[in-house]
Amino acid sequence: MSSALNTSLLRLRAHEGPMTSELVRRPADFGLGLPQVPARLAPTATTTSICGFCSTGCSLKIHLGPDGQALNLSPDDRYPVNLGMACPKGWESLAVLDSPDRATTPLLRNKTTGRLEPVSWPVALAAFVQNFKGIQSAHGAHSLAFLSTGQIPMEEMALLGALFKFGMDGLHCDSNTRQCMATAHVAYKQSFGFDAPPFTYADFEESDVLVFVGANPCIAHPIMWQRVMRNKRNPRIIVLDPRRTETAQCATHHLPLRPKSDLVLLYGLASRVLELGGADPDFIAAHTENFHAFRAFLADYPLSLAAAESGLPLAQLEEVAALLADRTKRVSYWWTMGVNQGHESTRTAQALINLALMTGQIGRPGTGANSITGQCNAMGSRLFGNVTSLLGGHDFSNPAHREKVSRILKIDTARIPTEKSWAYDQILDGIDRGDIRGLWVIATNPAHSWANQNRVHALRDKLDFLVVQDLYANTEMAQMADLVLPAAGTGEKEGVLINSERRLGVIRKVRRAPGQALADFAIFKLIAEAWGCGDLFRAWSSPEATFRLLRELSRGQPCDFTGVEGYDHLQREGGIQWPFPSPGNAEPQLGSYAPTSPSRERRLFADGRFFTPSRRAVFHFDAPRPAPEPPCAEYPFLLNTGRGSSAQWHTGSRTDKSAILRKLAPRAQLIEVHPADAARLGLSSGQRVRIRSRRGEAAATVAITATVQPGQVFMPMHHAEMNRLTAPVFDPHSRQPSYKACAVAISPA
Ligand SMILES: Nc1nc2c(c(=O)[nH]1)N[C@H]1C(S)=C(S)[C@@H](COP(=O)(O)OP(=O)(O)OC[C@H]3O[C@@H](n4cnc5c(=O)[nH]c(N)nc54)[C@H](O)[C@@H]3O)O[C@H]1N2
Ligand SMILES: Nc1nc2c(c(=O)[nH]1)N[C@H]1C(S)=C(S)[C@@H](COP(=O)(O)OP(=O)(O)OC[C@H]3O[C@@H](n4cnc5c(=O)[nH]c(N)nc54)[C@H](O)[C@@H]3O)O[C@H]1N2
Ligand code: SF4
Ligand SMILES: [Mo]
Repeated sequence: MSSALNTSLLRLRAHEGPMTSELVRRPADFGLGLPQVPARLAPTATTTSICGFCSTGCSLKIHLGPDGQALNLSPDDRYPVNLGMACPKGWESLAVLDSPDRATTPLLRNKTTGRLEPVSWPVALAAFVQNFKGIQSAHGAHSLAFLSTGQIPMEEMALLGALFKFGMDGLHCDSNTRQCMATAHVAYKQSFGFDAPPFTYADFEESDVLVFVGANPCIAHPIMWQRVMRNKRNPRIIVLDPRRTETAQCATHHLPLRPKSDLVLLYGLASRVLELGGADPDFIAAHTENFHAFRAFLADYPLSLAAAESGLPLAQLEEVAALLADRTKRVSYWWTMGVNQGHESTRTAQALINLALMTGQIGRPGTGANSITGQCNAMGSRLFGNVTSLLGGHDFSNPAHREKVSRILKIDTARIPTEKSWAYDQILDGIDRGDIRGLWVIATNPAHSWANQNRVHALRDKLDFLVVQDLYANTEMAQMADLVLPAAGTGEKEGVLINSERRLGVIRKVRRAPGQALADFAIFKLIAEAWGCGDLFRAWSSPEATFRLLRELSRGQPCDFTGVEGYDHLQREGGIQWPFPSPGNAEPQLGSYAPTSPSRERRLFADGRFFTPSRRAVFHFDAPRPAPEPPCAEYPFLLNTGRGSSAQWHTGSRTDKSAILRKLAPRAQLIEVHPADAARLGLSSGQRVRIRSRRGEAAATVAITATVQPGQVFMPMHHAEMNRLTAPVFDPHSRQPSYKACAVAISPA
């Protein structure tokens, strides 16, 4: 171990020690220091920090004790996002960090006993380097891969991506945003020229007609839903969802369409909107491309076909088409996983974008084709993950982009790969073939969340070395690891998250991570030293120093935030939405989006200029294809999966740690069954059943409810078993899994 590494470790440990007033005053090494608060704290000192669960990006006031550690929290009433509100996860976001399940020391699997055993950081780092370098020398540089996350700050994401690709010569990497936002990313990039969700949350309040497609914000984005509830325009709320969800129950129009019939339905609505004269010819002529081809294509999709394919009454579709065609109204389109997770998801997202474009419903208050993001920093990972695009939304294959990144980061262009990484499913195939031998998993739990789960477990044996970096030592993935690296969570470190409406917000360190757990940022820095490439990252000396590098990388991009001074500026302003270029420094491609002050709510495309080379938005479309796994005699039910309650977060590794959140949600894996099907199968509520698909089996407790349609069942995604059933079906453009439509059979357990 190099002496530089030993020194770094000593410095790190010093800052993880007791919170003395001396430490409070000292600036941080690697950003692990304490929040910038005065040494002598009044007992009621308060700072703010962004919630680390969902992409709403609520701000929380954290009340600190005299030692600078968080005592408790309350929602921030001055933040333009949540306006004094928080959902149960936000309220409990400190509590979930206090758990005996936290990983408090590195764990290494003992080859003799087969058990994970505590080791020191130097031993863990040596094991990481020896094993991964050993794999690379035996099987080539590209035999390593990582799978990361949308749940760590962008400085950490960028450091990870840069370390892996520029320092460790790695190529193949992906993240859980593939399961989540890949579709929206590709759809926007193709249609608008950049991955740029155009809206601001004020649009929830300023819209006359809100169309939610495959989105259940009452459960998944409760504070966004509160913003809808503040809408004083007596809005029509149209929900397209096969289930009668909590959101559908609050809507003025619920369209319980046949699952995965969205594309034909949206084409039918577009076709009828044209007939009704709802198109905006001036906007189309001035700001779009390819409309004539789209119009010709729509001739084959009359509303009657949409009604037949979606199973919805024609009269109801007529009513909705009339609302969408009314250009005196402000219409906004919102979509989430019911769209992004599908076999033709990119074109479905673009069918919504096309509707907004052809009616000119974009760039004005209360309008837009708006993808609601999932995780707290999925938007950051789309820009700075260094996974599908080069840092800052750049292109790996563009020589000018490579040169820019190399100049700003002082990294030889030869170190920046030109080849594209494999996507998530291709990485798993690579493991299966023996091409990928070492895997590093950071802040995600694929042994629960990836589709066709049995295969993920089987692939474990094909890996020579598996490293898992998580807050908790007991996740499904951590238990499979050869090496567990204990990480600090949101609240225990600093950095920037970007929310759904492009708002950069800062998280603050308000408590010390337990035991020897370190911020992911610090772990990556230590790995860089141990690997021998620490010199490449000298300028990345702290999260905020890294933020300044990323800010420079954003210069001239649609996401330009060169006007942001630093963390304090973000905190002072209540977050800042990109773009926010430095004054007088707006590049021409930013058009009218170069604000001179960070006004609290900003939307894109007010001037109708998009980010494509022609500055026009492009209509994309394809003929709908049947969903690949329809119900059949052997597997007669269609299984839908998704969020079960506002108190549960994904695989439960965080939310299950709070006694309050545990009380707020069912503890068992439920399966929701329609009363008619339950009667036919002789099932009663509370009964245990066995569910089978072509890939695996799961057990669940029956909940009889008419919120699902006959022939369809719904399982919340918060228990590991349900993904044994789901199918490896992917959208061809985004390679995002279609988690919400596979065929299953049900029988009493
Ligand atoms: N409480 C809580 N909140 C969360 C999360 C969480 O785990 N728990 N996760 C966060 C993340 S990462 C994400 S991505 C978001 C997800 O947020 P949402 O996408 O809103 O949540 P889901 O329940 O996955 O799916 C939304 C709806 O899609 C519907 N659907 C299924 N198939 C179809 C279809 O073919 N067509 C249409 N139109 N609809 C369909 C489902 O019935 C479901 O009601 O939530 C975020 N917020
Ligand atoms: N069937 C089905 N499956 C789905 C979905 C569905 O709708 N249906 N939805 C998909 C979607 S949209 C998503 S986003 C995925 C989510 O899937 P996952 O990412 O696998 O789920 P999480 O439980 O959020 O896992 C995140 C892990 O990161 C850890 N963690 C949290 N913060 C930090 C940190 O700061 N540092 C480190 N190192 N670790 C941290 C947590 O402890 C947790 O173990 O699931 C997908 N899977
Ligand atoms: S809505 Fe999302 S960001 Fe807001 S408190 Fe709840 S989980 Fe946190
Ligand atoms: Mo997600």
